Amino acid sequence: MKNQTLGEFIIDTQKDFPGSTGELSKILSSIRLAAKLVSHETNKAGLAKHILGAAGSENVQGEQQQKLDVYANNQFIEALKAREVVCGIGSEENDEFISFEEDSCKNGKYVVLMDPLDGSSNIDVNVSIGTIFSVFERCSELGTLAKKEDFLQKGTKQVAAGYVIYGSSTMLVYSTGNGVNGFTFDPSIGVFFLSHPNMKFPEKASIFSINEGNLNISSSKIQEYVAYCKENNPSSSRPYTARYIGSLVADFHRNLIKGGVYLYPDTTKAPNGKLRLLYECSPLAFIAEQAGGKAISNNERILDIQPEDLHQRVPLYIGSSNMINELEAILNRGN
Ligand code: AHM
Ligand code: MG
Repeated sequence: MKNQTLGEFIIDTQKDFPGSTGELSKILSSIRLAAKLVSHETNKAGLAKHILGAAGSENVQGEQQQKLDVYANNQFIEALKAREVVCGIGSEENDEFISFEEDSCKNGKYVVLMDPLDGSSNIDVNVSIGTIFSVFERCSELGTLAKKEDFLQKGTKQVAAGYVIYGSSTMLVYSTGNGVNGFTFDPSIGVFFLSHPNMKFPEKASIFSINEGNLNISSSKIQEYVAYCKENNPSSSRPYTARYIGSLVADFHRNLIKGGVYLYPDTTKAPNGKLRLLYECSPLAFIAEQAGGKAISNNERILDIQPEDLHQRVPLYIGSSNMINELEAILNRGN
């Protein structure tokens, strides 16, 4: 179908899940709604700060201005709660998970984990930021409050995951385990259109993304890999190209489209790396694998890690399979 909207796509693909009750579709619809609101607010972030007053002050309507990450967190929580299909939410913005107490929500089959606005330090410099989300079926009993065990599930158990990138255009990219599809927002009519069907990492990949400032405090294996990326070896298209935005969704999205790998390793300063397993690594690992890529930590597949803590951090290496394979060869090599 030409010019397929996200709404139409959600309805069409619901047919792929026999016995589906439409609850997952409602979750995706509420994410779509919150993404539109956050996109709108993100676009005027500079205006809000410099012209309408900094966060913490009042805007012209006399309302208290919120920081954009707090705003995003509230919008996603409210939108998901309103559809009454989610019994709880875990967010990078909240220390503890939220269990919805309303009876209608307690009957919700799903929990959502999210980083409502990743890379938010980039807002002030007009660089792309993103929302990352992950959906699990609860393991606790229906009709009760969501429990911690509902949130501490391995990435392999995700029923859907995705991200929204607020860039030169806003895009929503998601997977329900049946490939990855990307939708671009047309702000003039407020609609997401299918623009990137069946996204796959390209065969040829040559971008590496890492904060090289941390290289001397990273392991010798990571130093070795970065040296490998920079080696002059034209027969294997090396040296590779270095690109690092410092905004995970933007770096991941570019590498998904152009072919590349993103690395946030453990360092002596951050012994488990910086990125959170449940809110950042696991959902993007789900997307990466669905797009033919790979996502690993130092010696295991990200999706196989059993989370122990809501805000657990793990080293993350994610992207094109061939480049992750090269990295793995170095990581697994004896010293
Ligand atoms: P945040 O969740 O506090 O926004 O931090 C996550 C961000 C990622 O988007 C980005 O890839 C990474 O932090 C950059 O970290 P660094 O500045 O250490 O390179
Ligand atoms: Mg984050």
